[in-house]
Amino acid sequence: MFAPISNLAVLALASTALAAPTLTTHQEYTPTVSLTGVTHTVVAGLGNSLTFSPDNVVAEIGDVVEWHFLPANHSVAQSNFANPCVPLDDDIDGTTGTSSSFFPGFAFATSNGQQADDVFQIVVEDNNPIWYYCPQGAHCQAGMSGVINQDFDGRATLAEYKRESVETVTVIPDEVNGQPIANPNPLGGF
Ligand SMILES: [Cu+2]
Repeated sequence: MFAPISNLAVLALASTALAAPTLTTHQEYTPTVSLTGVTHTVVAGLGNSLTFSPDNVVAEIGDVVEWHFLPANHSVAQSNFANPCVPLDDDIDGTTGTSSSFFPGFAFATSNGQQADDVFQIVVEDNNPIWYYCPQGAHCQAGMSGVINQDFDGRATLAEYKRESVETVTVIPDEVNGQPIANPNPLGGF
């Protein structure tokens, strides 16, 4: 059972330019740890590339990771290492309405080299790797993916994730889970 569509999802749908799945949403994101005050900025589409920069972030529990979006219509969706370019959704059949896997929707369309007005933030709540990809088009196959807190001693590397991505088909999450927010530093360049 899906929760009713919210104003947030309506906004996300209104700015969808390319991919247009049927989206529902259910919950606002509430961190369960105290914040450190540290924010890691990740830029999607720097120099018109299909990349996240940087795509391999090391963060402490309580740090914020904040995605900024350049053209064209990128987003960010959480996955896992085993299934690149596919949403990590622990409520894949929609029975509980409590998926914890993030996807703020296609809410960041922009043009003329300008970054989108909104950004997306998550709070790092544990030391486990957090894998993510861009669910737009075939961006993930082109290597538009990233990780927070990769295990640098293990085999689950970002390079391997990207290698596996080439043979996949990108899946757009069927639920918006996560709230775009106004860019807290709109004059900051990168
Ligand atoms: Cu993209």
